[in-house]
Amino acid sequence: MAESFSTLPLRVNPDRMLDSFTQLAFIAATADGGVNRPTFSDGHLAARKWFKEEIEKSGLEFRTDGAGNHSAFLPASVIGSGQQAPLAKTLLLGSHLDSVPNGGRFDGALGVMAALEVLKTVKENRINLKSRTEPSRSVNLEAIDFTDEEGTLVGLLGSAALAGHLSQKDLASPRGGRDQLVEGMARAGLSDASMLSAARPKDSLAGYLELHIEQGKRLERAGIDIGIVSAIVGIWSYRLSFIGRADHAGSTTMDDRLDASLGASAFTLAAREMVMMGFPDCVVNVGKMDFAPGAFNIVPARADLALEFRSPDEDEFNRLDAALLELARKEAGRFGLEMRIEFLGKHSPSMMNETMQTAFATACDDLGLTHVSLSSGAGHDGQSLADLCPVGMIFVPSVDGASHSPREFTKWDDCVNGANVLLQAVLRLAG
Ligand code: HGY
Ligand code: MN
Ligand code: MN
Repeated sequence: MAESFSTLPLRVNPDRMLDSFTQLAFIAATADGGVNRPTFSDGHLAARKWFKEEIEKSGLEFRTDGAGNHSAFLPASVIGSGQQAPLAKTLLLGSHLDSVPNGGRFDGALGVMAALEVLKTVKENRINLKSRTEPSRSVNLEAIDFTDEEGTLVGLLGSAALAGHLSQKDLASPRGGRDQLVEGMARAGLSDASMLSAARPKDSLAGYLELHIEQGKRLERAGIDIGIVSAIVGIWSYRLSFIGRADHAGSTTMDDRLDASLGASAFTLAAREMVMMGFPDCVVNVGKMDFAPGAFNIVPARADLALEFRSPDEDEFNRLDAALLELARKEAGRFGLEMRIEFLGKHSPSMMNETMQTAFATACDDLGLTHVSLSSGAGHDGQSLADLCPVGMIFVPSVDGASHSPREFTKWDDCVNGANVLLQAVLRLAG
């Protein structure tokens, strides 16, 4: 016998969400199905503008802050009176609309569109959300697009600003370059001062929930619908500069060169070896290597490396940090090069909240979806907020684990599953 309608768990409107997602995917779309929306690029500014218009069209309140975070806001109303509840806490849902250069159309975008769809669903069903801990108090609901999650400029910028973790020091030597940050902020009408003004009052958030693609192969391989995130890795960034001497590439004998490319290359290969052999839970990446002056017929005088490494454990980070910097100095010495090391910032590993994980697991069970606990090898805005409020995250499968590439793809049914789990978790946490 079919279940009576009232016991079926409430679901999002998949067609409406697909429509929003598709419109967004066309903004700064690349020919091969990806998007190119690095923070405050034309494409990213266009996506933020579209999001604002989408929020206003749906009758939700648009909000923004000094960090350029953009939100849809559904204010709590005191049950029965219809009056807004000025002291209500806010349950925050979201992700990010910025992308890596030539990235995929799901990373971040899916989470923001699902969050927006949850607000639309709660609003049209006239559900008044109540605090679990203080049932007499209502809860606001907010869907947020965090500024510069990807670190084109700083990394987890909007969420760090909202959480009050951002300092002038973070803005002074960001991994994307100070000049690029100042220019980007100016394009968005922001400044150091506005960034630092974006901190929310410490106890204003009831929690933060994020839906994201897994960006790995575990869910797909296991045939499981939902990953419930247990912890998020930390990320440390450096700029390493190997300094040699420019010489004529033809008339300088091979044994008489101070070739910066040799130190850079030897370090990159040795770092990979060291991490695979000695730090199995960690990863290391040299995402960019720039030679200067940079011509066919000049021995490279300088090699600048964008170094990033990740660990789930703070103690291991310190050991890995020391080992990598010692390795860099050693390889520089091997080729007679000077070594310059510039620290560009770090995000600590963070544990996800148990109550949030349980709410997600129960939501999956109610929806008949399989789930498994997973750690996240990718960084996410939740790690900025984990010391401010309870944070929870879920993943949906990535086809072939592809991400940060136009190959990124998640089946629409899986996207809808994720949005329904997000909705059900919200109702369970504040329904
Ligand atoms: O780099 C990351 O881990 C994330 O995609 N920002
Ligand atoms: Mn992301
Ligand atoms: Mn990403």
